Amino acid sequence: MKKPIILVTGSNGQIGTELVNALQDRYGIDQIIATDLKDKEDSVGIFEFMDVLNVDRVERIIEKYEVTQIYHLAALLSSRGEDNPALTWKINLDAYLSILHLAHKHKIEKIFFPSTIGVYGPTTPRHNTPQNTSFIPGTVYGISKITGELWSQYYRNRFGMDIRGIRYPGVISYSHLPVGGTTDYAVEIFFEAMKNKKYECFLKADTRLPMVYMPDVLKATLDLMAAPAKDISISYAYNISGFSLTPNELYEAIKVHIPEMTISYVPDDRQKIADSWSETIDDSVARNDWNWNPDYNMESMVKDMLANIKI
Ligand code: AKB
Repeated sequence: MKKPIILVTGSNGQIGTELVNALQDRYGIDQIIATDLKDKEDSVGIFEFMDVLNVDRVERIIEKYEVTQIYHLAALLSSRGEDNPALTWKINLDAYLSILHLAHKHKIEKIFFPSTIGVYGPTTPRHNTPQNTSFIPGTVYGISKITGELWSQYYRNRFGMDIRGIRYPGVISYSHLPVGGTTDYAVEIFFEAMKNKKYECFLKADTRLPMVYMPDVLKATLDLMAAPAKDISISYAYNISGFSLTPNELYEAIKVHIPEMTISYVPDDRQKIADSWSETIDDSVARNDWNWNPDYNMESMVKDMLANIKI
């Protein structure tokens, strides 16, 4: 079977950085075309400067490498998106529409679209949130992502394209800090614990949100994309979750390893966003369709994070 040639947009973000490595390991270093606005000093493999808003440039890269799959990760997240809604819409939605158009034109075999728990809003049931439910998101990030999900479904229904997606919860990882998200505290807390043994949290102590650890994000993304097409019942985006936690629970779990650690709470604008999202997720459709099953719970994630963070 011919190896895929995979274009990754937003390759220097929190997920992109690690997904590019995982894709290189799985498919070969020369099969992956990493693209972003800036290069990284330590990047390995093929890298191209690419602004996803420059449609001609995106098309030239698709043609140059004869790309067969696209993972479209470039996006502005929930909190940063509120600072510039128009730009967020352009990057998160307009750029995705161009990608879908180019993918159809160039007969791209598979597309991956990352969505988010940000598609939920105040009318969504917060406990065990079902796959299909009420979506009235309060952020431009959420609005752009739920619209992207609908476009994925439209292109699949109308043109028979193979488009797959995941609604990521908060992603916890140690290689690359997330920027501009509401769940970012769950990564920052580890770095502050290791550096200063104290953390000032921007969410309230009892704000419960679903999370997932990066090794499970990589597993989920690669497994979903490798699953036989006949098993994929949803072309918009699958709910997944690793575990749910509050800042206080995460603090207590870190304190087991760093007893002198202290925490204070100074909620800011991000509290309102967090309060409109789910607390726990029903990811049974992903479990049934492509055997999603996370390896990490909160305790094993905390142990692994603390063992791997380099300050
Ligand atoms: C954010 O907080 O905006 C993201 C997300 C949950 O999509 N991490």
